[in-house]
Amino acid sequence: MARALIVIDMQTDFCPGGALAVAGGDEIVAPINRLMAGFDAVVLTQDWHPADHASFATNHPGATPFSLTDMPYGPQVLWPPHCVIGTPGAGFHPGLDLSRADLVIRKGFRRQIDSYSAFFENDHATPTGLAGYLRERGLSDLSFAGLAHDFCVAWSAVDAARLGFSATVIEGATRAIDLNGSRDRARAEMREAGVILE
Ligand code: VGL
Ligand code: ZN
Repeated sequence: MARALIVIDMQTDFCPGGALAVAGGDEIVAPINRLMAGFDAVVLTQDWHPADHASFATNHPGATPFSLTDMPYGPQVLWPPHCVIGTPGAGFHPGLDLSRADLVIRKGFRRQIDSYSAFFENDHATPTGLAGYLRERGLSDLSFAGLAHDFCVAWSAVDAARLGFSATVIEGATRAIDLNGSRDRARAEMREAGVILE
């Protein structure tokens, strides 16, 4: 059973000083680099939004960042603009070891729909192609690290478990946004889906 480390959104905008900074986000760069050696494959995800993306509060007149809106696919948090295609903030944290990355998978590039999960856009139906890639390579045992614990990491791990992969979240190599209790909620949802929290 081959094992892959899936590193979620370790990008400049999610680290202190970035547009959607997660507290302590930069503290997990070195631990993630060390973890890479223990896996058969490393996959990186990259949040990658056009400037007019529907998940940006600035594209909804009068909306405040971190408020909720209704999208055709369900409720959606409106974020400060972040990880805009081609900007420095969308780049990987400069300390992240890119040499072991077999695949970089971008997500969130369609204007009308956000994509927290590495596997599906937020409609839970449009695939990113990652499941097929992992299956073709026989990578069935997945561990997750990166940002943010309670959004993109949790959604990715839950989808992985539902798709039949073995899914573990290495919590020490994640940091949470923790918006209105989202961290505890994410933990409960992950356990419910069969994700191992390590
Ligand atoms: C993320 C909010 C918006 C994440 C991405 O990586 O967790 N969160 N886009
Ligand atoms: Zn995003």
